[in-house]
Amino acid sequence: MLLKGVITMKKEIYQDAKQRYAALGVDTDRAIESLGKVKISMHCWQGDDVLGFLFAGQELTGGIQATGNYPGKARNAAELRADIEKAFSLIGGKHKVNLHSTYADTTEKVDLDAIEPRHYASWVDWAKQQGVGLDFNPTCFSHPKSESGFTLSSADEGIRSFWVEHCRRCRKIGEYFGRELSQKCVTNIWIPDGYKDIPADRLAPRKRLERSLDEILSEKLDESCNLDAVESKLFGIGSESYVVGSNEFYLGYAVKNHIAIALDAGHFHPTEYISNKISSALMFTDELLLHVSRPIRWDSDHVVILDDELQEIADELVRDDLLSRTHVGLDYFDASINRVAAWVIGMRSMQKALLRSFLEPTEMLRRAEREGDYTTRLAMFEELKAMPWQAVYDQFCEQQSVPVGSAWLQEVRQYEKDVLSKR
Ligand code: RNT
Ligand code: ZN
Repeated sequence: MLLKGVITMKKEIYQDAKQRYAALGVDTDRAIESLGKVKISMHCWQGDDVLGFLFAGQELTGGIQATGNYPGKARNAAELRADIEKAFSLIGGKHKVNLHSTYADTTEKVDLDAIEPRHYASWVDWAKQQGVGLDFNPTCFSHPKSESGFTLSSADEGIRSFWVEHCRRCRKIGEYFGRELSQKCVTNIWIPDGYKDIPADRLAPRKRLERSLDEILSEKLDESCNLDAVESKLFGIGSESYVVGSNEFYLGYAVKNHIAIALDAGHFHPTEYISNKISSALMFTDELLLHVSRPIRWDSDHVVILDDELQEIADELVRDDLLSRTHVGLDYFDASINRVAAWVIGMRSMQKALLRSFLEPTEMLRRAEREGDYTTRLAMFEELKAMPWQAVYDQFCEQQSVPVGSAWLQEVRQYEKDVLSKR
């Protein structure tokens, strides 16, 4: 009796929300359907603090840092996959998993300039079985050959060609993922190259980077299987004064060479937002990769939450149907909290932001804007924040058979007790 009462109440709450949105001309059922179609690329590296499995004992370098020592990180591919499965069971929809090359699942001793699709075959089998896609990344850091702080832009020909070979192979692995899984893999190149202090030559490393990228991309691959992306950055730890792969460099390179630029939310000045760059970038490139992250004071890679910038990003993507040309990936690594929870919080927050965008009466707002009625525009933006979108998200979760509200946390706690705490 009680259960029946709760179910009826839930239905009423959704029906009430549906009516309130309908009064604004918004169809909540359609918004739920649209959200169900959005694939978010969940980054595998939150599961083990970006360490990977190829080089045991290797620390994280490249000017990025995961702080904290919460127990239970994944130590091998089987554990990482189990953790990802747990996270996905708490997130509605079918998504993608974003792998770094160092997450190869092999007993062979293989260096980064020798990796092949077969070293990732178990990931493909697993992805097929889970019904998820895969994205890929060369790993130009945490390796003896990146210790000088330079990889693709290195003046040392041996170092430079090592990383060129690595990236070449990564694209082929990306193509293999795309072909096997019948959905395009985004292969994203990010390098840490840069100087701690003021350089005397900013141009030469950029010319070398251009040459390396040209060499890497010279092989034509099946475009329906692999999309190349290049990720820009402003600074890193130890590269505060100069980063070779700046935003201007890569945007120019991407436009000229018809590949995608990757915009990471933490790779700009603290008051510079990627939400404001999406519409411009997509005017001159066909596709875009986002690394949704949360920088606090610097590129700190905090877990993504439903903050103003996340909402702006989602709004930009939904309003002009840019989602169809944008690959949304998450990128953060917080080792101070339960890592499965970190995934679930970030993924569900991204979904909530997208849902709120799907629930926006955009045409009404744009009409007000066109007519110069900025009062209505601002008033409605504020009113929309307090609309019952949460009831619609609950309905989405219900339909997707994943926990509603904070119920997912109990499941993560249980998993922590049963699995993570025993590692
Ligand atoms: C680093 C970049 C890059 C990495 C991952 C691990 O600043 O954001 O995307 O976070 O490749
Ligand atoms: Zn990134």
